[in-house]
Amino acid sequence: MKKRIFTPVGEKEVTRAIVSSFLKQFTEYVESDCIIVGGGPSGLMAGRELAKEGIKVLIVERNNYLGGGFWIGGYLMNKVTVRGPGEKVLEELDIPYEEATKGLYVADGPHACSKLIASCCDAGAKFANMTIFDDLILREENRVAGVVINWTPISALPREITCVDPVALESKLVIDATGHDACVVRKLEERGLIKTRGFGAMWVERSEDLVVEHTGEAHPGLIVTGMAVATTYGLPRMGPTFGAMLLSGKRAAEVAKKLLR
Ligand code: 48F
Repeated sequence: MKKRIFTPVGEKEVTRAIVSSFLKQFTEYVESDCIIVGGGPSGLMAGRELAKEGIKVLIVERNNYLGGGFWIGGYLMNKVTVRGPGEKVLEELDIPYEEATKGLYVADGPHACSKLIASCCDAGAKFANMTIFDDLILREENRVAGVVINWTPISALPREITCVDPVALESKLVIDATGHDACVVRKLEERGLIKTRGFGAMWVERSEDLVVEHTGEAHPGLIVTGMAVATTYGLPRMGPTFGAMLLSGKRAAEVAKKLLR
């Protein structure tokens, strides 16, 4: 008989391996230190910084892929830019880049994004993909204590066939890293607990500093990072430059570490 290349393992073993591995992780992450909603550059950066300190982090992402706007950068051209000192983070993540003009650096989107994702995974963060943030858990004095989630495809089905109740995950902290939509902060706004301002017109030189400076706890138990910061506080948008996303993610992790202590 011809010698086989692969080990003789059948369909049932494959299915069992997927289901049991998923269940093990899901059960473990029903409770965590920090849930990050949104797996774009700011969320991944925050997740990496927290997980590498041994903090239990789950990143909830509504898409099948991670990376948000970091893959394609500006104008569907697969190039991402950072202004100094953002290149220091590129170096830390071992992402090759070139200096375009003094203090402005360009990297390939796929290379930059895949390195950031890999670094976040290596640090120990876990992911719930195709999972959409639906609502918050609020406890005494409206402190944020976790998130309500559902499978993303549920939200795409017609209303009359989607009587599917969501489930909830508890965490000590939640980080809103959902980009311009600021979905988590907006849930608090729906309940009259916060007032968002909506992001302003583009002004790259102003916005990057302001986003990093405003990154922090927007409500007890809820930290806001990345472009969600601009939407929350009415700051100018910044366009296809990403240094502030990386530094904002780092700052969000610093704030989270202090609060968890
Ligand atoms: O949009 P996104 O990349 O946010 P970011 O980290 O970075 C912004 C930049 O990409 C760019 C910019 C500055 O350079 O202007 O836009 O602030 O990533 C946000 C992630 O959150 C996910 C979304 O799919 C994306 O991957 N997301 C958004 N809403 C939800 C969500 C939700 N309700 N549930 C789960 N994930």
